Amino acid sequence: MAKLEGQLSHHGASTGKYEAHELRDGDKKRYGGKGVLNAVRNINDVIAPEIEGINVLNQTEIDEVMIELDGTENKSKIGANAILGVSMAVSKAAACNLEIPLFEYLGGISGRNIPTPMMNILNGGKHADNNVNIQEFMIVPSTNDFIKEKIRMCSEIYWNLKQILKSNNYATSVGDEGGFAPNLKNDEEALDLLVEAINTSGYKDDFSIALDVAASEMYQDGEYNFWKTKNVRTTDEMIEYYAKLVQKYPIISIEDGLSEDDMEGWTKLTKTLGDKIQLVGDDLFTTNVNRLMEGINNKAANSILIKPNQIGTITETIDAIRYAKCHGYNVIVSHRSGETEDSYIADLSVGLNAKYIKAGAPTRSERTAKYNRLIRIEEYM
Ligand code: 2PG
Ligand code: MG
Repeated sequence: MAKLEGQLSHHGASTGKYEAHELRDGDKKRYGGKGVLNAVRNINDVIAPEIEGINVLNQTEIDEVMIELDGTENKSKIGANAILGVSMAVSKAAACNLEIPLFEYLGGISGRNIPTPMMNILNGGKHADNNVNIQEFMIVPSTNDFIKEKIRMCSEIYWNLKQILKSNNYATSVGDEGGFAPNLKNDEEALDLLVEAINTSGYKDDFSIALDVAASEMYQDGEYNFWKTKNVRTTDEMIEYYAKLVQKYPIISIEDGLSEDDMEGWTKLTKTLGDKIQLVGDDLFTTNVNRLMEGINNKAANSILIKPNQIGTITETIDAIRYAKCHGYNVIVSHRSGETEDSYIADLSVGLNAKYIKAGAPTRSERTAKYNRLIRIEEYM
């Protein structure tokens, strides 16, 4: 087996506390402590000897060997980044070996839905150095067009938003996921700007809005601190706030509207808004079947965000997707704020028939790689 020499990897700025462990070297002299030499060494010296000789088509067996080898609850011994890298590579090798595209290998003959983008075009929270508290403001096409048309429409809205920001003398620099990151009067102004961009693009009836509040980042002593503008809300006030926003704006989805540790709040939120809009658990579920099970038992949320590196193997990622679908939860496959040009999640989203994909703004190659891959898959189909 060839040895891996090094790898730039991806991770999130707003990481959930129940995510699998990403092994970083902690040597401040290399990449400020974020180096992954130990994870690479674990692949070459710990994982490789154990899986050499297993048929690459046995994804589950290989993933199980790695889970056992690690032996911890959150993959902190070998590192979820090391394990996931191998897990993804195994599935890619299997698809190659069968001479079929990755999405077809992951999904078989039933994997054939191209997801709709939830495209993040205005960034706040931990993803931007501005005064906007909510992390992601996304536009979502509701038409039945081909993916290339949906991406075109999203792009037009994105570039029109830039013009609108300029004409208001707002900054057009971007945040982590390529969305604009202006300082605004308040979070609601971001929604006004999105609506204006949608309307001036001529798509008033064809687009809705999705938010990722990333509220775990705001949760302190049982309350929510919108730290950039210094207003604090209780769980009940958060729910009221969302109910008002949903009334005023064409919002169809709110992700992490409450904290990963506020399950009681999630139950209330779901009771209040769950039959009107999508309520997405990201930090809440961390792509983890056990956490999802707990959520389902508590009637919390109605949708799940899927990020393979939150859990650490492809087998477990697929398990979470299947489990969610069995219980009527919508599935949204997602990138991370820190990304690479790898387009694996595009294939995963099609193969497993996810309803939506989050891959950021239509700019910068680590984001466009995913959209371009979806277009290629559609052409292939
Ligand atoms: C999120 C993600 C991706 P991060 O919160 O949904 O948009 O961000 O990778 O920072 O967790
Ligand atoms: Mg999120």
